[in-house]
Parts: sequence; C-alpha cells; structure tokens
Amino acid sequence: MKIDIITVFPEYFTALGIGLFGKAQERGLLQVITHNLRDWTHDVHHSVDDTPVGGGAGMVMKPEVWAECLDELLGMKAETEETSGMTGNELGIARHPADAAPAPSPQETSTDARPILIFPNPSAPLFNQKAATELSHARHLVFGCGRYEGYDARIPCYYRDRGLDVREYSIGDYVLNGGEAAVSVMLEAITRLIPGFMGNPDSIVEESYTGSNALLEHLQYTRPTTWRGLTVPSILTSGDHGKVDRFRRDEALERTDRIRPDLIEALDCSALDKADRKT
Ligand code: 6GU
Repeated sequence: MKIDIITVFPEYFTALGIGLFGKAQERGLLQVITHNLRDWTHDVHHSVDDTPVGGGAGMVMKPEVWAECLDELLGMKAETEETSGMTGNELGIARHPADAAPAPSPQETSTDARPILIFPNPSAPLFNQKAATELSHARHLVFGCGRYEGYDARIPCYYRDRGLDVREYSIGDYVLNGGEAAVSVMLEAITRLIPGFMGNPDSIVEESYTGSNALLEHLQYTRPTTWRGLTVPSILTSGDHGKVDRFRRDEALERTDRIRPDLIEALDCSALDKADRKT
C-alpha cells in the first residue's frame, strides 16, 4: 500500500519508523511519503491559511495550495479558473463536507486502483473498524491533514466531483488542534489489517469491534495466577476449553452491556448463540 501524508508538520510522522509500522516499510509492504504542504506555496511567508469568509475566529486553509499539492500527488492536470467549469457548485454554494458520497462497498475498494483521499475532520462521520477494514484493501491512500479551524470546504468537493473517492472522518467527539493525531490513529487501525502486517494474524480475529460480534473483549490474564492476593477466575485454569469459551463469551456480553450499551443495541441477533443470556 502506498500512503501519502500532506501536513504542515511532517516531523510529526517520524514516529511511523517505529515498531511494526517501521518494519512493514522496511519489508516493502508499506510505502509512506510525508509531504510538507508549504512546499506548494509561492509567497515569501509560505502561507497556507486565510481568514474565514463570513467572519469568525481562527484561520481556514486555502484551497489553491491544497489543490496544487493534490493535483501533483494524484497526477491530475491543473485546472485554471477558465477551464474548471461549475461542476458541483453551480449555485455558488459549496456542498457541506460531511455530505460525502456513499462509500463504495469493500468489494469495490479491494479491486479499485483509484487513490482514496482522506481528510480528518471533527465534523465528519466517525471513523470505525468497518472503515478501517474497507480502507485496508486500498492500494493508495492520500491523507490531507488540516490545521487551524479546518480547510476550505470546496477542497473535498472538487476532487469528489472529479471522480475521486474522497472520505472525511472524525476519530471521536472531542476537538484536536489538527488532523495529524487523527491520521496516525487511522493509519494504525488500517495498516494492522493488511495481510502480513501483524506477526500473528490470529490476534486481529477475536478483537473488540471485529467480526459479526462487535462486542468488547473479555478480560485477559497471564501468570502468576495469584498475584498480590488477586486470583484469576478458576475456570481459566480448569483446562476445559468449552467452559473457558462460554465464560469469556458471557463476560464479553456483560461488559459490553455495562460499558457500551449502544453496541448491544446495534448487535445483529443472528450473531448471538442459543446459550447467550438475554441481557
Ligand atoms: Cl479528524 N480532527 C480534529 N481536528 N479534531 C478531531 C478529529 C479530527 N476527530 C476528533 N477530533
């Protein structure tokens, strides 16, 4: 998978050389290129932002700089004012960035050689395991990290209108100063699902939020079985695999109901087995 990251803080991503992510790059499974957005500016101050049209606090990232950068990375021919036409914006009203086109199915993305453009945005739909799984099938991801109050809403709109798969995601209901932390979170969730990335592929099968279960995981213990007076549940040391499985399943259901009742509500009933207690 090829990954381009556009940011005004390329140093932020030096951490991608660490651990499994670094190893995956050495092995050629991932090719990560970080780009400094300021390299596409032409003014002496290398400015990437301007005040919001209509007033308000903060600064908004300018569309021209982003477009010069994205056109180059995506191998698209630059358009001038005269040739751009009025696509998608005939009335002069920019489409809201959250009004993203429906995401293609995983089957489509897995065979799709088109780059996928991803903009972190606190006002966008939530990034989740389903999105991570879908994106792990892509051949080329381009992340655009916004800073300040965000980026001009016409940027995602423009590339979507030109047939690109453009996604905007938030990573949670809180505000960050910029998209860099969100991109590193998304990248970690996506890349660990690429076949060959993990040392032990089994470890991604039984986790929370995966499979048809989408339950929180049961608790984990290692030796010693008694530590500072605390003992692991005796069923786990019984050697009875059927009982261990049942115990873990009950614990997963109980914890999910208590900590994330929204996941129980969303549970597919066909994912429950007969022995699952009604909660
Ligand atoms: Cl994707 N960006 C920013 N700036 N803040 C966020 C976020 C993204 N997701 C949650 N908060």
